[in-house]
Amino acid sequence: MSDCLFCKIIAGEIPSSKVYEDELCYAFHDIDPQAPMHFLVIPKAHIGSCGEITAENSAVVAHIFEVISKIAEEQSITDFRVVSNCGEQAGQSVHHLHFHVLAGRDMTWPPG
Ligand code: IU
Repeated sequence: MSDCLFCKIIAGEIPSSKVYEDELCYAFHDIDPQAPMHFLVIPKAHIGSCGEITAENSAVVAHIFEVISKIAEEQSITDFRVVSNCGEQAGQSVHHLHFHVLAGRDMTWPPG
């Protein structure tokens, strides 16, 4: 999508600090980290949110979770949280599916 910020990050039109990339997904450090380790993993194909995952596009979600495990292992992270906000009330501010991966501090529950 031409006006999507994360599509622009994937295209290199907006700078980002890359953590990982393959043909299906891109991972980068969150610009406003909420934990000592905070990166985002996004599909390269535009999906608006968790609410737009269908039988046709869901394979990338399994792939992203494999990638999260791989990055965690490479970075020796054993305890982490994965979050995807869906919709403005849930805190979604960028309308391109993304999974926050947070680690390096004690987490509280429930989230705010
Ligand atoms: P949210 O769940 O949609 O609120 O998460 C969007 C995240 O994208 C948020 O944590 C921002 O700090 C982050 N972000 C970024 O890392 N780089 C950017 O250029 C932009 C947003 I715009």
